[in-house]
Amino acid sequence: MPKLRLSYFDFNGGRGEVARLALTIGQIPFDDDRIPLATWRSVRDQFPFRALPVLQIDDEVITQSNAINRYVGRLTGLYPEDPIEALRCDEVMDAIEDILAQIVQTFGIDDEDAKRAARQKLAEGPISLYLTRLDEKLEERGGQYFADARLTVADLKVYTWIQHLRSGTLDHVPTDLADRVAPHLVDQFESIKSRPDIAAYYAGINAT
Ligand SMILES: N[C@@H](CCC(=O)N[C@@H](CS)C(=O)NCC(=O)O)C(=O)O
Repeated sequence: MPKLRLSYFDFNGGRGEVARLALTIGQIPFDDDRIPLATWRSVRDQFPFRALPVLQIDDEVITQSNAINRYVGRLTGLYPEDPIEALRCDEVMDAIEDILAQIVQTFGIDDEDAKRAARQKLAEGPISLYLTRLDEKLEERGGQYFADARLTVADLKVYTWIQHLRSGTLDHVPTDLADRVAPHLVDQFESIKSRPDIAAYYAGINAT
């Protein structure tokens, strides 16, 4: 097994969280390099695209969250081998990237009224659309998993998005939006959250 070092921010969630969770579930040791937001500016030039997550595999440095998720998914048995199931898994992860890109655009809005208006428009439009469509997709696929009838990195990626939406850290987006429009995603979120390995992981992280 190669030596793995995963660099991402020191909060729970975001693009690096899927790989952290997958490696934890797969019980694969890795160096969990958590970078405080406050120090990011001073260290970002050390990373190829001045962005995280970054996975170092022995001496090789790899970027791009979904590429990392697929690799880690293969190491941990959380990525389908069947091409169609892998496609279903990728589709969901890329859909989350699309909606994250729209949400991230509002991070740079300094004026509070403008930010409120942009976030409300997003919540009523694209965020509700992505929640609804993903909810329907999960229901079509049996309600528990997005691909391969078992837990994959796609489920973990949706989990981290629902975690973000319900956390209250995304100002002006109602924290109950997912509960109102995406009940299957919320049920799946609760079921992943209550897994003993995930619960133990967060208990450990939150205690440090
Ligand atoms: N396409 C990249 C996007 C990476 C990205 O934008 N990461 C954000 C955090 S989720 C970042 O590092 N932002 C820091 C900055 O823009 O200074 C991926 O999927 O990994």
